[in-house]
Amino acid sequence: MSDTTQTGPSGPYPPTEAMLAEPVPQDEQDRTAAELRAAWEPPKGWRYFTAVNNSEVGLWYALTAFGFMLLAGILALLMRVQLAVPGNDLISADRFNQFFTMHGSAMMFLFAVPMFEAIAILILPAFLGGRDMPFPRLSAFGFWCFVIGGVFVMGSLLFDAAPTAGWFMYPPLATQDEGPGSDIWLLGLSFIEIASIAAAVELIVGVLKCRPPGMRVNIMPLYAWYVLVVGGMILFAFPPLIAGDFLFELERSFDWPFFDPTRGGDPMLWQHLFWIFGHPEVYIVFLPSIAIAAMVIPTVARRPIVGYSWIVLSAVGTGFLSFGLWVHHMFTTGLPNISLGFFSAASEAVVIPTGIQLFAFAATLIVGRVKMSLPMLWIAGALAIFIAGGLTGVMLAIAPFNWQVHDTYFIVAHLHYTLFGGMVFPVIAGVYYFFPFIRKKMLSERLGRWAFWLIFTGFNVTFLPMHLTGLLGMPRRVFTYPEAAGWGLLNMISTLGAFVIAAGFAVFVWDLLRPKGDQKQVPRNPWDAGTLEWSHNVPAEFWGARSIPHITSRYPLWDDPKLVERMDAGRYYLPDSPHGHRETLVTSVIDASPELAQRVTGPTWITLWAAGFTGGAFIFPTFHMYVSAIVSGAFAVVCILYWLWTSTARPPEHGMRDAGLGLSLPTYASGPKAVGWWAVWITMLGDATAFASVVFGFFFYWTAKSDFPPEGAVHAAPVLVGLAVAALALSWALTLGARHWNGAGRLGAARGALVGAPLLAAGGCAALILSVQQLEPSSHVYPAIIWALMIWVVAHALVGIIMQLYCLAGSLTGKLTPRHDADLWNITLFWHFLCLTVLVAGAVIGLAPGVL
Ligand code: HEM
Ligand SMILES: [Cu+2]
Repeated sequence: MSDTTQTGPSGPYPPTEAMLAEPVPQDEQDRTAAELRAAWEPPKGWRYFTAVNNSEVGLWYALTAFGFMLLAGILALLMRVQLAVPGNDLISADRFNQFFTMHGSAMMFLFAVPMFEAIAILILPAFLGGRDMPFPRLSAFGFWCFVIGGVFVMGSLLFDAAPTAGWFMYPPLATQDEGPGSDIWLLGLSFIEIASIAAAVELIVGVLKCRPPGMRVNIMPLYAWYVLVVGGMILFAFPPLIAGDFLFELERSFDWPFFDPTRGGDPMLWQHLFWIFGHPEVYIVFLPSIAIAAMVIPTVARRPIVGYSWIVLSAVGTGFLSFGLWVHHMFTTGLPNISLGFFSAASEAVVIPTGIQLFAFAATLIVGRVKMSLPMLWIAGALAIFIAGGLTGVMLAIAPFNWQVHDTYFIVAHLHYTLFGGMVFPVIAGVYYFFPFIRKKMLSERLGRWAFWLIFTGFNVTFLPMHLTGLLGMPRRVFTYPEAAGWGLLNMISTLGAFVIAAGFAVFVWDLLRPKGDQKQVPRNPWDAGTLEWSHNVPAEFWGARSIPHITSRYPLWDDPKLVERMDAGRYYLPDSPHGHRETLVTSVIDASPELAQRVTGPTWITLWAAGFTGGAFIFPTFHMYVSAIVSGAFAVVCILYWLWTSTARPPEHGMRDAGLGLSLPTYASGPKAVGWWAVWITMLGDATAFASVVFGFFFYWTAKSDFPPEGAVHAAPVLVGLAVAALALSWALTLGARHWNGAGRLGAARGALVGAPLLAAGGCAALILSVQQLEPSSHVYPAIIWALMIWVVAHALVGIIMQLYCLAGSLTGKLTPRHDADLWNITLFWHFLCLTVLVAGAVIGLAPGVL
């Protein structure tokens, strides 16, 4: 272990043509290739499931999400069978409710969002010429959480206990529902949402910090831009829903009346929180598919995309705009007319950026020399369907029309047009396009066309008539209808169409799964594409990029004919692994100049254990087994601490690393140079959004309800609240002090601060809990929301205390030194946010009585 004084990169950069032209001796190529192969070898046998690298985890993720999609599709078929003829009694009303709820929820939460993350994890590092994601174990953890949560939620169908209140779980239907169905939805899906956020954090850091040298933001592949935008949207859209779930579950478990109007609550709060998530969700589903189109289109048109900067601006614009539109899902709830008008107009406005992206694609295709390959066929189908869905969307954004067709089959038709066109077709296009990248084999041209025409025709036969069914007045979410209504024929047609879709999927799945052993491996770049992922070796190697190239254009494989050869020779960065470590390159955010040779983690069981126990913490409360939940949660914390302690931010044996081309890079960084610090920052933005949503709840009641707080309400004890805020703020200051003193080498002072800080924080928590003791949360929404804020702060403070103790232990054992202080930087960042949370919560809880 050496505390080198040097901390920054040194040596020539960027590389000159002369440096790149110099050949690498063959024996050196062989030696370094062998080193890399050894470092990246995936585990064998049953240990295969300890793998954490993106190529394995991404694939499992995608297959699992696709599996959930097929299950949800089977539910759809069953519903269609039930609806085929009037007065059918094949499926009971209650079952039918379970089916549409689970169909919608699974399609949205177990397929659409996870599929984006799966594909991104699988291919993003390749687009960026990297070796892996920055935090492979985090991806693996997210994946296992997803599997456990998904199986749990879907499994409830087998016990006839699935949720029944529709995919948006409106109270009071969902709050008054007996049995565990709604709890399964709330807890199971919150668990999955947290995994989705973890993946989003990873993807954002991946795009910002793990690009190849020279890939400035304005030349990175459009796919990476979309990942950044969608990752950001997940970060701000999911937390309000999680906050909503949190309040909702408190109501269901402990009868705290957040959504119960008889005790001051308001079901509208759920609708707001749900749709603040729900509308961006539509774009979260749709933009990643556009991203796939943005990669396929230049390849089939054989020319660079037209209007790169316009596309980026529109994608970012769509991301922002989509947060302002949620109210258009609530046009029939009796909102003031002025806000109807505003949201109606804003909903139409989002057409503009979407249109710009589609026009840029069309322009690229028109000026290019298009080959109608299979991926392009699916993209074309996607555009046709999506545009039709967009047109009905424009109609729906007009409030008076919306009132007419609200909750009819017109909506069902519209939403499937947008989802199939905006998601299913592009994803299948992506499967055809990237299959040779993943498996080094081709899918069948003939079967692919069969699948396309079956699904495309079947889709229109199913959903086109539904517009009419809806206009004729058939409501959605009904399990049957009388003969006299005259909807029988249209429904029969829809049902037949659904089976044609199913046949198409059967062909597609067969094509994916059929043995391809005797088929030849594809050539290196079968589509003759321009982006870096196609530089991967055939036959496959697990190292990702053989050496990480220096990039100067948007389509490096087209513009630099020697690039692949030089990558293969190990001419570029990190061509070897002298100490057998897995590493990837970390670069600066804007210019992507090399900063760090980042060590990434390898195979382990711990992520699986951690996911299992985290699952327990969410699943046990469904059955009101709170003690088991707490025990399981404690085990999860232990697993996560073990994982962090043994594999992150450890002082390296070698402070600097010869990265190739004469460049020497540090192997350790703390603060803003470290990827971990970025991950904490981004996670805390999401966390702060969830907290803000709870606070929004407080002010929502305050402005919307005249009995908030109710007459003669008991308030929190202001002195105790003040004490709690002071103690927690002091704990924050000591944490900051610890970082400062540790950096200055004053270990005694730093450790002293790390002893005092958790004690103060614990005292602060105690004071805060005591301050609300006189309030009875089930009596009215006012005490309930104050308790909710208290729980939020205390739970976060407990995490903060664990972090302080973690750093104390690190300092005592030599994991944390004055120079290797990444952990301290990260926890201070957490405490900055915590301190802000405490101040806001303290102000709301403590000052409310004086102000209200
Ligand atoms: C095989 C193709 C599909 C068929 C035949 C189908 C059919 C249906 C049917 C019959 C309903 C229930 C209508 C009602 O009773 O109100 C429904 C609802 C829904 N579907 Fe699909 N669907 C398909 C694919 C998809 C896909 C791919 C997605 C999303 C990616 C999706 C998302 C939804 C959603 C969100 C709902 C609303 C659920 C609710 O009302 O709570 N569907 N679908
Ligand atoms: Cu919307």
